[in-house]
Amino acid sequence: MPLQLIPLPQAEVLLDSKFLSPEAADALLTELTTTIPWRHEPIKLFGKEVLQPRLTAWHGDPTARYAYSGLALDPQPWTPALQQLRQQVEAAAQTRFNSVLLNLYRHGQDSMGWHADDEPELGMAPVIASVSLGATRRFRLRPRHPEVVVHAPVSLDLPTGSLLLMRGTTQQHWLHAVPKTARPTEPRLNLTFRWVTGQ
Ligand SMILES: O=C(O)CCC(=O)C(=O)O
Ligand SMILES: [Mn+2]
Repeated sequence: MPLQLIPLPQAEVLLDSKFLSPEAADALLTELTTTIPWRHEPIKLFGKEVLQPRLTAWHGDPTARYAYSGLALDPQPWTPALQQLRQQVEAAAQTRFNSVLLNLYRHGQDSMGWHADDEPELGMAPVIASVSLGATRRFRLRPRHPEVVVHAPVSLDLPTGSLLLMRGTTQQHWLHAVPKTARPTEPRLNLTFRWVTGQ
């Protein structure tokens, strides 16, 4: 199925909810969950060190160094499964990626707070390609500058095997988040492919 444009002002967001077949998504979820060296990273929250509410991993070309949320991360090498997915995502997004950030939401209490993918290493108008595997979670988007109301917040359910693209001025004008949910929720694995410029 092709990518569908989600019409939003000052943004370019596209969704293919059936990018991977359920069988392919399931096989990839099992493979990545069991073989990726998952990390549980601390972050500073209001001056206090706490663990992130999810597990993470960072893979990419050796030149794709990145200071993410104040953590300097050297990428782990591409695995065959990640390399293959990168090629599929590059073909769909019609662009190149040199790295991928993986997030494993173990249950409904794992989450991602409001943010934009606006680190300097990503450049002005980054293309972010996000593949979701496992449980469907709600992905929220809201305008970054609430003083000029351009649009109400948006919710997208991202099912297993879906591909979401954010590009153009999306990161300049919008924030996104994956909130906690009280519903019993199986694990969800999300991969965001990025192009980062090394320092
Ligand atoms: O899990 C998601 O869908 C979003 C992940 C995300 O925003 C990020 O890795 O920057
Ligand atoms: Mn993000």
